[in-house]
Amino acid sequence: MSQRGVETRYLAACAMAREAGDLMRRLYESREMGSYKLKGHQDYLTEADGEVEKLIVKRIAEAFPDDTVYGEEGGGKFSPQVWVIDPIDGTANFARGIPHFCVSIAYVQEGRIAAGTMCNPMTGELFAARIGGGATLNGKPMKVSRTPDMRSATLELGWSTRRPMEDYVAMLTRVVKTGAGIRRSGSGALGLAYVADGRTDGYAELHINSWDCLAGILMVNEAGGWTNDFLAGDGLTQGNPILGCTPALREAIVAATGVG
Ligand code: LIP
Repeated sequence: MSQRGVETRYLAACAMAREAGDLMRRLYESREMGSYKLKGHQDYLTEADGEVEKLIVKRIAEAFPDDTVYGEEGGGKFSPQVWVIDPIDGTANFARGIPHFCVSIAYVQEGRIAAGTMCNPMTGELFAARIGGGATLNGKPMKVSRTPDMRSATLELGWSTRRPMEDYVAMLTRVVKTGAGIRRSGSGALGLAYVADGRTDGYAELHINSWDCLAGILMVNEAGGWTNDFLAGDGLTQGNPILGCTPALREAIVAATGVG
């Protein structure tokens, strides 16, 4: 596909993220507290997830009928031109009334992440990137941090029940012992976007799904950061460990997290 094809999809992904963000905000502000289900242990689901995903799938079908879509809620089909979407990343936050969540949209062409966008409607932030075109926050360039040492660093360590708790605690202990500050905010997508914007120095998780992280991986790389080879093996369909970080601390963060 031509660069123009990627450019067209990038611009569409920006528009879809904004439109989906507006819908998310309306649904968030009109939701009834407690109106959520659990798909599994600590795995939240709200009606809004489905509504937002439906909107994005519709827009992609209208504009790019030959592309396929794979969404967290509705599934779909992987192909050489596929959109991978998480309608609400940070669903637990959305469900519990914590305004830290986003829509995450990635376009993958012949196995490479070509464009990615996220919108957090509660802060009005549109994070975006296209391959070779840089990463932006509301149109302004993003750059990863240059934090010189781990004692000055802040890392976000994502958590889910998809890996044993003992493994998470062991990773947490190793990172704390380096003197780094730690956080866990419940949205892997925003966690990676924050690395791209230099707000934190790394995001690691022992297992994450492609719809949570593909847009963020592109943003970190386009903002001058380093990421592990998340798409190795069957990462696109089954997920993998993830690490995105500033190159300034890559060796120390790989050693502490065990992801690399
Ligand atoms: C979330 C991820 C996060 C992970 C959570 C959950 P969701 O995605 O972004 O990294 O730790 O368990 O998977 O479920 O909010 O779309």
